[in-house]
Amino acid sequence: MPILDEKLGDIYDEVLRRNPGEDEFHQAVREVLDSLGPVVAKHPEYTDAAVIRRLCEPERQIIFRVPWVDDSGAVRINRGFRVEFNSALGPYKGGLRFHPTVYLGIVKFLGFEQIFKNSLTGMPIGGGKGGSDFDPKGRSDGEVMRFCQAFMTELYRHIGEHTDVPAGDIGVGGREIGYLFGQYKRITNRYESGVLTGKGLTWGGSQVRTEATGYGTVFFVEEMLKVRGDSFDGKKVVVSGSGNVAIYAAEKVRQLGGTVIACSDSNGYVVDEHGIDLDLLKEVKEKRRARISTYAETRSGARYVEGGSVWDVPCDIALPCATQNELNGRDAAVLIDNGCAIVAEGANMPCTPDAVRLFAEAGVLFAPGKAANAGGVATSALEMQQNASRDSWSFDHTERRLADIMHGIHDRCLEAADRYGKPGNYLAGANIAGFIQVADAMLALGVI
Ligand code: NDP
Ligand code: 2IT
Repeated sequence: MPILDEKLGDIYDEVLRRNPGEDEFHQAVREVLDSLGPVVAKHPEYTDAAVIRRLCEPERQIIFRVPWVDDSGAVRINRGFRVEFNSALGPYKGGLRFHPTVYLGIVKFLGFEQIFKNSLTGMPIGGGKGGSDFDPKGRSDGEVMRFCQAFMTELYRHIGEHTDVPAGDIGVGGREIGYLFGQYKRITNRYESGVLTGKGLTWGGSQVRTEATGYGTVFFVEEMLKVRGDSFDGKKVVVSGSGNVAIYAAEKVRQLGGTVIACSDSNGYVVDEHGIDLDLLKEVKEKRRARISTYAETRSGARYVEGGSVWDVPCDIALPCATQNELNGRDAAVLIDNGCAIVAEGANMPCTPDAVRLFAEAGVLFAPGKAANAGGVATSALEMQQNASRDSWSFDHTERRLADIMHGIHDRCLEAADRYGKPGNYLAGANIAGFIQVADAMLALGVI
C-alpha cells in the first residue's frame, strides 16, 4: 500500500479506531484517501474545515429488528440497516442489499462509496445505503413479501422523497421494490412515487432502470476504448455474477459487437465460447431464479465449472459484476498473463487492493465501480425527475440520457486525473472528482 501523507494518515487511523472490525469500510475509505494527497496539498481548506473527517462519519446510522413469520409459522428475526451517510448534494440515495453477509461494515462501505459515485453523476443526490442479513435464496414469494413488509414497517419513518430514497442492490430487484413500495403506501396513505426507485413500469418506474447499471458500465468501457481508437467489436468479455448488473452488461456488450463468453454465480461459472445466450440466461436467472449450472444443462456446447474462478477464462475485457473482493491478486495475475487489457467494475469494490495494484503495474486500464457502475443510480435520479414532474420518458430518450451521463463521468475522471498529475488514472480521477464536488458543497453549507 502507498504511504498516506501525515494528515490523511491520521484521519485513516482515526477511522480504524472508531470503526473496529469493519474491514470493508476501512478498505473503501483507504482507497479514497490514497487518491487525495495531491488535493489536500493544493487545498488545505478541506482538512482545515475537517471535511474529510466529517465525510468519514455517517450523518445517521439506523439499525433495527425485522421480525417476520415464515411459511411454517415460525417467527424469524433479521437485522435491518440504513446508513444515511451524506446529504450535502441532495437526499440520501442508495440501494438496499438483502444478503446473509450484510452487517454494519458492509452497509457503511457501500454508503461511503455511494457519496462519491452520486457526486460523480453530477445529479442532486446524497449518499446512503441499507439492507438486511435476510437471505432470500430458497424463500417463497410470500415469505419475501412478508419480510419486505416487516422491513418497511420500521424503515418508512426514516425515508421520503426529499429525505432518503432507497432502491435495489444484491437480493433486491423489481419484486422486492414492489412489496416495499406497497407497504410504504399502506402505512403512510400517500402515493409518494419518489420515495423509492426501481419501481415497475406501470406504477412510476423509469424505462432503462433495470438495464441501467450493466448498460452504463459498458457505455463507460466504450468511452475508454474510443479514446484509444478502439471498440467492442470482436472483443472477448468475461462477466462475473449473473444477476441484474451482469445480465444487462452482457446484453449491451453483445449489442456493441463483443462476445461474452463466461459468467458465474456463487457456486461456479459457465463458459460458452459461442457467446452467452441472453434469452436463456434471463429465463434461468430472472424467471426461474435457478442456479447458473441450469444454464449449462440446457445449452449444448456450454461448460459448467463448479467452484473455481471465472477469471481463469482468457478474455480481452473483464467486468466483475457480482460482489466485493471477488477478484483478488491471484485472479489479477491470471488476467494479466492472459492478455486482458481492461477491467471495469460493474459491482461495488469487486477488486481487492492487491488486484488494483497489479493492474496499475501491468498497464491494464482500470475503471473503479464508483465511476463505471454509476449508471444505475444516475437512472434512479432520472426516475425521481420523472416522478417529480409526473412524466414518463421513452426507452430511447432515457437510454440516450444514460449514455450521455456515462460519457460525462468518463470525461470528468480523466480531466480530474490530468489536473492532479495522474493522467489516464481513472481510479484517482474518480476519487478526486467525486470528492471535490461534495467537499465544496460541505464547505458552502457550514459546519453541520
Ligand atoms: P443481484 O442480486 O441481481 O446479483 C448478484 C450476483 O452476484 C448473483 O449472480 C450472485 O450469485 C453473485 N454474488 C452475490 N454475492 C456473491 C458472493 N458472496 N460470492 C459470489 N457471487 C456472489 O445483484 P446486482 O446484480 O444488483 O448487484 C451486483 C453488484 O453490483 C453488487 O456489488 C452491487 O452492489 C452492484 N451494483 C448494483 C446496482 C444495481 O442497480 N442493482 C448499481 C450499482 C452497483 P448468487 O445468486 O449465487 O448469490
Ligand atoms: O450501488 C448502487 O449504486 C445501487 N445499488 C443503486 C442505487 C440506486 O439508488 O439506484
